[in-house]
Amino acid sequence: MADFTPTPADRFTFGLWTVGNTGRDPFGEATRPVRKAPYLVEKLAALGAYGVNLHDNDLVPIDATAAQRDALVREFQQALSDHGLVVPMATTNLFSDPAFKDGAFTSADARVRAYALQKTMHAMDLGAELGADTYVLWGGREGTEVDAGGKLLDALGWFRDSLNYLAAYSESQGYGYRFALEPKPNEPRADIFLPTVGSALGFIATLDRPELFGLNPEFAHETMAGLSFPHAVAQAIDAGKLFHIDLNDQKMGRFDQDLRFGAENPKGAFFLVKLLEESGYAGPKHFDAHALRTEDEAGVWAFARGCMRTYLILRDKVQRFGQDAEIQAALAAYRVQDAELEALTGTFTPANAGALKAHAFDRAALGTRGPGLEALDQLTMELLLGVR
Ligand code: GCO
Ligand code: MN
Ligand code: MN
Repeated sequence: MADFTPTPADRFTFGLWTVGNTGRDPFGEATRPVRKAPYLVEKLAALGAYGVNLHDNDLVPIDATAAQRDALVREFQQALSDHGLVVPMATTNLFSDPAFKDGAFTSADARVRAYALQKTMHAMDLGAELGADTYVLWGGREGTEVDAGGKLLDALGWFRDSLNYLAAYSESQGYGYRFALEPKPNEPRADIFLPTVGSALGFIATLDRPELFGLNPEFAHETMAGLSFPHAVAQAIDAGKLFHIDLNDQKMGRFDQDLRFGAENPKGAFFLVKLLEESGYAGPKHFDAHALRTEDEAGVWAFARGCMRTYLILRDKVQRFGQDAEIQAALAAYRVQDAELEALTGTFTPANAGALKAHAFDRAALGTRGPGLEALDQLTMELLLGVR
């Protein structure tokens, strides 16, 4: 049996804020101490991770002096080079400080919008200094509880102007960032703007430089919206917009749980891994999750190891799925081919359309055929449950 030990070649990443999560929640204080970034880097490297991602303030406190900032960055860079980890993605904390309580890029206060841009440009400088090539934009506070302020259309315009500005800044600095928008339907706001992958894809098309923008979809976020994560990711891949991905797990209809990857919905996780592996997605696989609040430090590393092991186990199952003769026969039977009709439907020509309109279909037979999905799904379940 394979040993499912991750290596940097697997390109697994964690945020400083994930393995550094102290267990604080809206009802209770931290259950774990704060750990310094260099220590987290050392531990992640020992587990076989490839990289570590960060918000500006995961490393540099919001009120740090320039000298303090430089010292923290130097210490972090030393740990990265000592332990062979990279920083593929950086982002801005535009949600913790009270200044952002009613939004950052979409605040109704022009001073807050300007401060959000300033803070993001500094954070982009930091990310570039650390070698990041992907810049994530999660608009946690970009939303409303109350629509009486009447800013729905304005907010979209302000958001667009900010993204255009930041893309132009990145280009002017030669940073070459690819920006990845991370949709979420709610929490911490009642309604967050651009709530789903589909919304973000539509919005990107309205930007000045749409080619610089893509998606950072998250398993928990689409699930919170009652949607299928594999379906959302497929749409992002189809649009050439899967720039990054946040893996975790989530029960539907709950607060954002950030569970260990595969912990709640291993079947959904399997189809997601299958999609990523078969589509040739080559970016980092980022676990945006954290250990349960119940856990001590040993639980944090069990959580991190578990995320990566589950991915590798599911990747192995994907290979078995492809090699399983019975499953492949069921798939071949499901996907009916018809060379004559496919020739007519492949390209529109007046002749093809004429022939298609004249074709006599056996409608009753089409409706009667059983596609074998029950059997195929049970074979998949048995594969996942380890009995084939
Ligand atoms: C959340 C989000 C965040 C973002 C992070 C990076 O629900 O809190 O998933 O963890 O991913 O801020 O942008
Ligand atoms: Mn999240
Ligand atoms: Mn996330």
